[in-house]
Amino acid sequence: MVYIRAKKVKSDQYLYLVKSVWDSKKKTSKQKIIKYLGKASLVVKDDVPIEFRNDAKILSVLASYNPQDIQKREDATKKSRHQLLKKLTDGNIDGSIKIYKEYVNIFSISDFFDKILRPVMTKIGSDWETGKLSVATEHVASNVAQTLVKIIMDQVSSVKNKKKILLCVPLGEEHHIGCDVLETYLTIKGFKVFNMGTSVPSDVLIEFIDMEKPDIVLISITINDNILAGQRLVKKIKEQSKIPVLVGGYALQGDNIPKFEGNVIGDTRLDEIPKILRNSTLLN
Ligand code: B12
Repeated sequence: MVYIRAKKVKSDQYLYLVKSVWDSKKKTSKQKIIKYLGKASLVVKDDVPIEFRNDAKILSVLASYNPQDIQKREDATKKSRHQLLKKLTDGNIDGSIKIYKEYVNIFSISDFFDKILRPVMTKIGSDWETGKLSVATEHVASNVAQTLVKIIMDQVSSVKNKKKILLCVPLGEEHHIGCDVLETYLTIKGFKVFNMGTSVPSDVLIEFIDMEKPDIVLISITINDNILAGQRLVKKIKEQSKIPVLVGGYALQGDNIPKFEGNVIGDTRLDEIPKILRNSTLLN
């Protein structure tokens, strides 16, 4: 059975989607977390995995945490997605910034990236794939999205008192908006981030690791064809140092996850990543 469990931390409540599993040895049932849903007051229907999204019991529990607001917030999220899609494809950076600012007045920056920018980019990708959007428009939209993330990054500040993180992609991978979003969010969360960008040969990366001694390496892979290059990169890093390596990105969010010498992190909310990083030395 699947249900929602709330956990209270200080004055806030946090929701988890859990299921009961029978422990035949102990002859008792225990709870297994399916997904962390977020702060109770901010959870919306879309946070629930699609297969449980229309479960009446789950929806009524969600609504009970947020009776008046839930519909309003869902509508605001949908509206922001729709507007951002339009501004990005129109090449309108000022309009995109305005949507970002309005959204983060009500919601968090991590929600902007998880619930607005990422789904909008996915829609742009599928509209391009099905021919609804021209290659040129997709490029315009990607460039505006890139600039938007850069502007957000330039506005953030924080006390850097946590681990040093190296963000990189395998050679041949040209997608870097994911890394830029991670850089922005982890910087806000107090990590010192080195975002290497694209086209950096593995020898240069290894030299950099040796010099700067980051605590963790995060490798982002978007294109399936780059998985092999990613596996080679992890292997090379692992041959040279004991540093924990986490691998993630769009190419690793499907069902058949290839094997890596590092830890693969599947589709994850941004606000889960700092927790993973805190525990990452235990993983490797
Ligand atoms: C923008 C874009 C481009 C831009 C890239 C611009 C840039 N500077 O990055 C351009 C136009 C250059 C481009 C080129 C290509 N693209 Co493209 N692109 C996209 C698009 C529309 C959006 C990607 C994006 O920015 N997403 C938003 C970011 C924020 O999300 P994200 O990357 O997933 O990152 C988040 C998480 O995954 C996670 N994460 C990421 N990395 C990691 C790592 C770790 C360790 C962890 C824990 C988490 C994590 O955190 C991030 C923040 O939340 C996608 C569509 C899609 N569905 O994603 C297609 C898409 C990825 N592209 C695709 C293709 C085919 C191409 C091209 C081959 C097209 C061509 N024929 O030339 C080239 C290949 C270039 C190359 N060699 O890499 C396909 C890939 C298919 C596949 N699975 O292999 C997609 C899926 C489009 C589609 N529907 O077919 N693309």
